[in-house]
Amino acid sequence: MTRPLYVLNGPNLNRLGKREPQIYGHTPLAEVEILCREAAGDTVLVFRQSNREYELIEWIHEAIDAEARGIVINPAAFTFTSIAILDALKQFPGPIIELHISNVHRREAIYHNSLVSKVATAVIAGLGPRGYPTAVRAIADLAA
Ligand code: DHK
Repeated sequence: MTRPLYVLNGPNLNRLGKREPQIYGHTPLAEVEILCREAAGDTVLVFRQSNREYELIEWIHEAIDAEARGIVINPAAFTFTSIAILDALKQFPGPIIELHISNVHRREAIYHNSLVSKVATAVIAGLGPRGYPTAVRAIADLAA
């Protein structure tokens, strides 16, 4: 299967493992990527992180043009603020899984109103880093 699966990560996730480990755990993003690649099997996996909103938007456009099997996205703080990312995701015809390491609904109110959920096929929140391979496997099932 050559159609890739995109896993995109937003701001501050490059500091996973060091950043508020009591919330986000001790697993670095590089290890999360390994978990995703193991879950993806033969599916081509594109795994990226950026602190720049425009880069995430351009990667969503890239996934659209590559006719990707699906997108797993942890937009991090952009989840709650970025109409631009929402508008980009609206253009993607395939399955989208919104992923949060923490259960955002048990946290401060600023984390309760996701813009991305308006277009996501599904939302995974609170499974910790294991949420990522779970989301990758779910995309494989949805896109089968
Ligand atoms: C990660 C972030 O950086 C926060 O801004 C989100 C999300 C939660 C997570 O749990 O992965 O609110």
